Amino acid sequence: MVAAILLAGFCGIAPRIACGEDGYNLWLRYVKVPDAALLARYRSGVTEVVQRIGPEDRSCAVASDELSAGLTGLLDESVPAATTPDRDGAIVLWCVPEWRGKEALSITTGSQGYVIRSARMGGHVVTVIAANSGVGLIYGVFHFLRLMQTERPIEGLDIAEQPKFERRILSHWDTPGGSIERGYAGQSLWQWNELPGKLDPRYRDYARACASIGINGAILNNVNTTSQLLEPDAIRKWAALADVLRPYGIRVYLTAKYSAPMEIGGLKACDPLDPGVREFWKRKADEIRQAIPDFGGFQVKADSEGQPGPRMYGRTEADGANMLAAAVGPGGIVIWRAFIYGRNPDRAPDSYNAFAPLDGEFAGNVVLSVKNGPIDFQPREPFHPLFGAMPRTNIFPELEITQEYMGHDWHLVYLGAEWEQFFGSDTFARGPGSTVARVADGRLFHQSITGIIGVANTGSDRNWCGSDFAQANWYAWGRLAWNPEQSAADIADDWIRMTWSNDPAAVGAIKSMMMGSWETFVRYDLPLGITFLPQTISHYAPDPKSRVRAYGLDAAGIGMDRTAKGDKDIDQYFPRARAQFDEPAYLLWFHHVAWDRKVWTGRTLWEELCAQYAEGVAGARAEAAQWARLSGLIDPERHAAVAARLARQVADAATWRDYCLRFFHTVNHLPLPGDISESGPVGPAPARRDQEP
Ligand code: GCW
Repeated sequence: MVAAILLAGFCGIAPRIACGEDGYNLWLRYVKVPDAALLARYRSGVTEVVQRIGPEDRSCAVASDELSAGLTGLLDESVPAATTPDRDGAIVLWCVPEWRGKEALSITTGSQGYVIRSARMGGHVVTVIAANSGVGLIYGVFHFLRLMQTERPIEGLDIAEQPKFERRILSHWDTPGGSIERGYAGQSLWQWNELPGKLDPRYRDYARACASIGINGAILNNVNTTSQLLEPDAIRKWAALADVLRPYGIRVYLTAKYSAPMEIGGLKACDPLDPGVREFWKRKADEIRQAIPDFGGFQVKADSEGQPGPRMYGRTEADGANMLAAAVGPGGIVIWRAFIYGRNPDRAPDSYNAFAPLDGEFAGNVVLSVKNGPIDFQPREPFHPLFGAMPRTNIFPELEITQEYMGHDWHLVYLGAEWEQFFGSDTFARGPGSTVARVADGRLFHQSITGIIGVANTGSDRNWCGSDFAQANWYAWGRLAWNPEQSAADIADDWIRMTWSNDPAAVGAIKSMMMGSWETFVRYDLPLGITFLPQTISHYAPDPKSRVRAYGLDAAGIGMDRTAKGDKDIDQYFPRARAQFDEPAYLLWFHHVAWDRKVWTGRTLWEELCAQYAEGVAGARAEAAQWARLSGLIDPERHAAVAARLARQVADAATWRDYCLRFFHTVNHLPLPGDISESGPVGPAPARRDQEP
């Protein structure tokens, strides 16, 4: 009670802190600009809105509505509309192909890009936001609002933007029962039983959030799917969702179960070369297109983790994918997942071995979806060797936004830092500078289709992502999908200002927490490139005991020898790329290292491993302490919610360190650090949901 009174009083006296924040508005809070001088400057830079847009295009209407909502919130007054600029400070919203007025404007930013330019019109200083499509205009509006949300100048603008990836697709691992595989933010956003008749208002808010960061596609159902989701009833539900998402520029894709011809088509087989099977898929694609005219295409998880696929008939992955590609036709694509592994405990080489030999055999509208690393979204992996290895194949990188292996929604891990490193890795496919970003976005091989997939972390929780900080990963993924060469720190800067505060002390402290958070997590979860440690099923805590063969532990040392002397997996990379893996970060991924070997710090490997874990735990404690110091600068509701999660993270970090080191000690019998007792447990650690924060 006392705490509640204190908190309430605090909101009242701190003018820069909003109260009643619950995270629902994400980075689109549009709170009044708190600094009076800046507010006055913005008000004189935004005096009226002039629309040069067609009446028909619903995306243009979305752009215009968003501009007005954003300006009203930020300026704390509504901005009048005008038919022509008649004073300084007019904002001219211009959809180029639709405006048939006297002035002409030509912009070269393609069908999805936009320009924001300070200009003179009718003798007045105006800001033009222009695009070749309604969707481009939406992106331009969000960019302009972002400038004000982050307290940046809106004078003298000359911005021209265009996305580097053509398709920026969120993949929802949602099931119609409402659960989300690897989801940590409640239930599915899609209210399956209410669709298509009733449309939850959250669909629109989801679409807005996605559009604000340039996301233009959504795969609505899990990669592990059922054929029933392609039945007419289900298609009607998907179509209703597609109708809500369309004005925001979001195209719908569906995961197809490979055996659907047998399960819902009455056929005896699903052999890709069987004419009946081909006909089934052709008809199914046509049926979906009748309901969803801009249907993006199918995603397929085949021959993986128990899912059926063309291998059942001795056919190749290319046979399977090409058959579906013919069914969807040139207007759609088939996203064929390259996540395939065998029975060997080390899965690292499997996906490359299955797909690299097929380069050039896939149809033009097939894309392979390739996870960032060769195993499975581990906290740290080298980049997947297929990047750069298939110049004649469309490849979409698949990143996991949901924190399956990264502490779920409890641990603060800013994935922008990881993804920046991933995109910057050099494949050397065409000599130095052949970064993953350039391979993937088409600059290197000029693939006909470019895109990127992100496994979504959204759910029915009020704040969408479970934890407030997990929102940053949704945000950063969208921004990097727009341009994979942006700096993760700059993206974090924008996100913090829009989500928390523009106060320089808060921005600086939160940014340093975020930028260090991934390395901190890696240190207490999976240091020095240890390959694979997760607990089975929950994938929350490390389970060193059951994973020994997957990370190479024995009395002599630890790590997997993937060098020329070992199992040679390193040969899957271009020779000049291999030097990158000499970094300490990948030590135990590529080498089996003796416990007493001296490493780069002058310590033995065992001492270094102990030090890494200790640094990880110290890093988690430092994050929690830094957050505690921000209590006066952040709204109390969200501050408390984050603090509770950080407390759990600190406790986990220590437990995970203890379990892992203690277990390694049972094998190598080397002395444990003084603060870890030999007699404690070695795991498994408590799984998720054993204990809610
Ligand atoms: O990481 C693993 C997950 C599975 C997931 C699979 C995949 C949806 O543990 O839950 O299945 O990857 O990517 O297909």
